[in-house]
Amino acid sequence: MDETPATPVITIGLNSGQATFDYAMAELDALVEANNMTVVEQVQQALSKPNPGTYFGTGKVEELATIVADDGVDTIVVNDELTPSQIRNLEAGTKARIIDRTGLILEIFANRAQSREAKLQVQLAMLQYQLPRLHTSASQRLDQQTGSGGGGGFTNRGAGESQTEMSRRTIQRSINHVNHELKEINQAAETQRAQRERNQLPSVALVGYTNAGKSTLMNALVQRFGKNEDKQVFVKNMLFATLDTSVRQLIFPDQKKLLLSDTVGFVSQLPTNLVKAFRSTLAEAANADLLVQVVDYADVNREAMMATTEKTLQEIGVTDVPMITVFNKADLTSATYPSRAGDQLILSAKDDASIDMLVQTMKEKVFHNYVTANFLIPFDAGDVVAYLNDHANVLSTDYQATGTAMRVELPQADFNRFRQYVVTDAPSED
Ligand SMILES: Nc1nc2c(ncn2[C@@H]2O[C@H](COP(=O)(O)OP(=O)(O)OP(=O)(O)O)[C@@H](O)[C@H]2O)c(=O)[nH]1
Ligand SMILES: [Mg+2]
Repeated sequence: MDETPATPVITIGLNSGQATFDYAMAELDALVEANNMTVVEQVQQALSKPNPGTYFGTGKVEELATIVADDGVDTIVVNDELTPSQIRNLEAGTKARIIDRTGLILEIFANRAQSREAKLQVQLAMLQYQLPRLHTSASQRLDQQTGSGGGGGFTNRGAGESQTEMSRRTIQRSINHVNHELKEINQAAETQRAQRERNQLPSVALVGYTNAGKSTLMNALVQRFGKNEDKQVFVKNMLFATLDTSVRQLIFPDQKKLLLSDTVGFVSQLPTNLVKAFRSTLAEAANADLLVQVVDYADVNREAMMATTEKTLQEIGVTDVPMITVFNKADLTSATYPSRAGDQLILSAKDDASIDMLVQTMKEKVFHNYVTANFLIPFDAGDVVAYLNDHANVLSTDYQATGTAMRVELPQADFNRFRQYVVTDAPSED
């Protein structure tokens, strides 16, 4: 997407003995790359807690200033979220532009957002991030478009970069404006969701850490069980490839149908504002009948990634949706796949047998209110036969003198609807 050469940056992080420090720094590198930047040097300081004024200690800040001058690098990316004054002081002390982890993630999202809703959501998060940081420094500037309701975000490198310092009131007004627009979009989304609920199709949402393979799984499922005209979703080996929710209908050979959604991935320390701003996008997960947590099984940090996913789900209020866990990318490990133990699957999105096992598991979880029954449908009710052929799993059909005898597996609601044609014993639970 970004054709301009990567901006060289220095990454810095405070090691206060947290177990996840190395992982967080490695992830910061990946985030930096995702933002079309490249790490030329990494500086760490072991300190029990950040210096309230400058994040790093004074001596270390001087060291940083020297590195900045020697390397000719003008941007430093910090592993933590900083206070406005820490950003200001570090910029003064190092003569470099300071981007904290939150700012970095916001920039990536701004560059990736495609749909109007995603753009507005990112914009809202950015405005909220900017509000307390007004007047902090010239480099924390807002793109002039920010208030106009459709702009991409605040990274607009090079020519045309706006120097506008928005007043607090202007930002607040923009926040209200964006909120209003989002509300309108959300109402439309709500309507669509309500419509789908009326359709009574169960829904399954793919969730998990960014780059785990959610979109790849979605595509594999859609390719086999989707409608022909369904488009593939975007897949790329980069963080936050997907920001928009896609929903596709899957139809299995036994006529059972479900709705599958793919949405934004998570990352550790995902900014709270961003999570809140994406709440409506993530509502697909909250309203699902089943969550499929996708985990990159080949990643040594998968435990931490799962913990982050579960924490983020809690933040958006998704606490009581049943979940299965898919350890994906097994082809990159020495594990035997596909394999299943209870609600946990080890598989590869690139393998047909894996997709079969996933489908089997999903079906077990969501189609529990199906019944199997025998019907005898009189010839003058041919529309019922047609309906069952289209909507149910017809196990056998026999044309008899008095009508069409069918043995059918169907949703409880349809069974109730056609109960008058049931001929034999009570329905058996599926
Ligand atoms: N080898 C292997 N690679 C996979 C597998 N599944 C996904 N990938 C690769 O992993 C990368 C990320 O896949 P995506 O499907 O975009 O991941 P995602 O979870 O949708 O990521 P975000 O949209 O960023 O949240 C791509 O390069 C995929 O080709 C798998 O089972 N095996
Ligand atoms: Mg994706």
